Amino acid sequence: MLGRRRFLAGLAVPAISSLSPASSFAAKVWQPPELPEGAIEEGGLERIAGKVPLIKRSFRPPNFETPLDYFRDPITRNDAFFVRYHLSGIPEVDAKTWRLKIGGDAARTPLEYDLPRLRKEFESVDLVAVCQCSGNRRGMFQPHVPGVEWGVGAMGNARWTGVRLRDVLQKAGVGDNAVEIAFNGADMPAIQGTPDFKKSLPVPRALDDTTLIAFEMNGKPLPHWNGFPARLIVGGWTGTYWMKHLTEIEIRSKPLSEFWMTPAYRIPAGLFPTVDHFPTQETAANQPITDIVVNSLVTSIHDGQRVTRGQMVDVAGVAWDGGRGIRDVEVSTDGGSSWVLAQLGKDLGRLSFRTFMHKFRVAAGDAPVVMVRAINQRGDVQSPKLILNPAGYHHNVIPRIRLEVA
Ligand SMILES: Nc1nc2c(c(=O)[nH]1)N[C@H]1C(S)=C(S)[C@@H](COP(=O)(O)O)O[C@H]1N2
Ligand SMILES: [Mo]
Repeated sequence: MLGRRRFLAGLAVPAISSLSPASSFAAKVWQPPELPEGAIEEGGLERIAGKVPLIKRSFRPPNFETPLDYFRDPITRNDAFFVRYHLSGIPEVDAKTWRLKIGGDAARTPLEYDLPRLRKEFESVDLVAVCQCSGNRRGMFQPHVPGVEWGVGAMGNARWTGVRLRDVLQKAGVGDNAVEIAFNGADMPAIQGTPDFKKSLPVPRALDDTTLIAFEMNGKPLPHWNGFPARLIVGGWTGTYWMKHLTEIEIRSKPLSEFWMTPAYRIPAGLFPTVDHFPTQETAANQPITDIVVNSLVTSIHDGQRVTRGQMVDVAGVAWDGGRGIRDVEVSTDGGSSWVLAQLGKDLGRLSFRTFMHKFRVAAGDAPVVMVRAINQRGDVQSPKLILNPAGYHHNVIPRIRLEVA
């Protein structure tokens, strides 16, 4: 299913590299210098069906991240949207034979839908929301931690169109004994012994009106690699819950205790005090990862970039969080001694990327160190230093981007 393994040299060299002709990655694509050497070398641009060349992290299962340049636009193109799978058995789902089953021991009436009926029977809604892999930026952890060594591009922001999960669940009837809603997709382990990828949500999170069963992404049917014909959208929560090729929904009276819920996708208890709770899954030692922490990404400049005295420099990028919405983005050009407010771009909703922009002039004698910190509507700020955790989650460190004055 995957294209031939090859490195597409000279293909669409991103603008960020052309800004910096001295960059040693100019022939490839910009990658964070903190990544393990092997990840940078292996992470060439490669093409899989229907996608522009993306940064390859692994082939089996397919894990490809979006090059930095595509985040200059607050909406991520479908053909540049990242791809993340745990399992290598990924069927090409036929929309005509696809069915969604809703059942479980706490469902009043089990249901089954085909695509036209599911779309017709429930109100259509749309929502702009960030899908960010829990492990986005894992490769930037120092010391390095095991897992897919993602740079900054295991995320994307799209307008999703679908039906509310709540409406479908209410049709089936959520019993008073229900504690979790579980999800399965059409993909399967290719090797015996690998557990199937199943996830669950707390009932209130499943009933929230920002939890959707989506059929469209940016006005087009979901691309194969992003979950055709239907996937879950869990606005504000990390990508792990966004089940692709959704086939089964289970209304459960007991917590789901399979591998991808526990021990996988866990953070140490209390280490990130602002995140949402998932009461039926928490232990004294750890809790499931839940919502995205406040974060930003600078897309206009990178560490080590050359600038000239007197030049105007753009500090631009996107900021996002787990759904409170971005209140401010602050920029420092003097290594954190003083901060100014960046200009925010159009508000596409509290679950979306929010663009920001600040311009400054490189003055005589300056050695600018640019720092950016996003703040959400609750007052959560990006972290001044890395919060170590075994799985390498929630990297939202305030960057230090040193510019070299020529
Ligand atoms: N069926 C299925 N759905 C899945 C996964 C998977 O392996 N199989 N991975 C999840 C994870 S961890 C992430 S980060 C998102 C990635 O979504 P994308 O591949 O559309 O970018 O899908 C989620 N849904
Ligand atoms: Mo993920």
